[in-house]
Amino acid sequence: MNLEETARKIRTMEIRGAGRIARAAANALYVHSMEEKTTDLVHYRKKMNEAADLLVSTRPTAVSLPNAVNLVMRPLKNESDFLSARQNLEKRALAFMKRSEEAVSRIGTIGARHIRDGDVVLTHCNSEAALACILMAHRQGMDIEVYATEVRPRNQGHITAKTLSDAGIKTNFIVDSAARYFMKEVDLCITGADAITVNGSVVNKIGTSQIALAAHEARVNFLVAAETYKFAPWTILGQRILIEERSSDEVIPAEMKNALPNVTVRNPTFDITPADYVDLIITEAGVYPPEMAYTVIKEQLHWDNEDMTSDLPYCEEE
Ligand code: RUB
Repeated sequence: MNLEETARKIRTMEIRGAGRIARAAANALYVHSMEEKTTDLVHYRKKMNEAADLLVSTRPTAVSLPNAVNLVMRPLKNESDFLSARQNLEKRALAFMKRSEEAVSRIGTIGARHIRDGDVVLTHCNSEAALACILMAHRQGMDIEVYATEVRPRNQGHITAKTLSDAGIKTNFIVDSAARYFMKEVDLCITGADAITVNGSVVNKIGTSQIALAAHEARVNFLVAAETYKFAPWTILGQRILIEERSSDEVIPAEMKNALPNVTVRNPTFDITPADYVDLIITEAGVYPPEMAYTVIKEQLHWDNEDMTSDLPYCEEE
């Protein structure tokens, strides 16, 4: 898939979910670099920077996207030779995709250790990382049952319910507003994340914070499954995570909206769950309490003071 097609698919959500978006962006940079005919470093850098800007502009909230782009683009900042810049960039793109898939699988293994035989697990939206934990627990022979929310307005819960059903996991499909009603039957909540800030707040699909609040009230553990590249380094500098607001057409049909001249339809795509409502964050590098987000950013993303001056986040390869 070429650059423009990838950008279009991320924008229209044909490619969605923070991890998949990140891998698609890395792949698009790889393809774009392979297709570039120039042998001039200045021209190559310009073309790749334009590609990076296009990809990063597609969806504003998932930090995995700029983190992936920055990781892949890093050689363009340092290399002075065209060939090694290009080779290094392509190598990094392939490495990112591989490591991202390995991270999800490792999160599944670690996350499954937090699920007990007989547990009823609630998940929200469609997260590869959260599902990896549930699917791994099931594969290990645990008898688990899942509550999966619908996820209005884009119905990502349909994908989750299908995945769970196909795996042979007993699944209850519920409307988003029924989460608190059913919380008394739930032992554990697991969701994914689009971004995790330095103070441990978790940005994920709209409705996540309500579920976390209901879980807190019912003394049900709330876990977040997220690769380390979902942590947002530049929140150390006070930068905020932009919450995407999508078209009202996703919520009600345009003709219905036209008949309601005094009504504004709002459609925020994500919300922020404060660290107080998150028990643990399961990453490929281990399990962290949200209060340790700064440590993850420093030790796993290798964020250092030099990066404080960069416009975009940067995570070191090794
Ligand atoms: C997807 C969503 C997912 C996270 C994590 O939102 O909120 O929970 O992206 O997913 P959207 P993953 O459908 O709007 O992209 O664990 O797969 O990265």
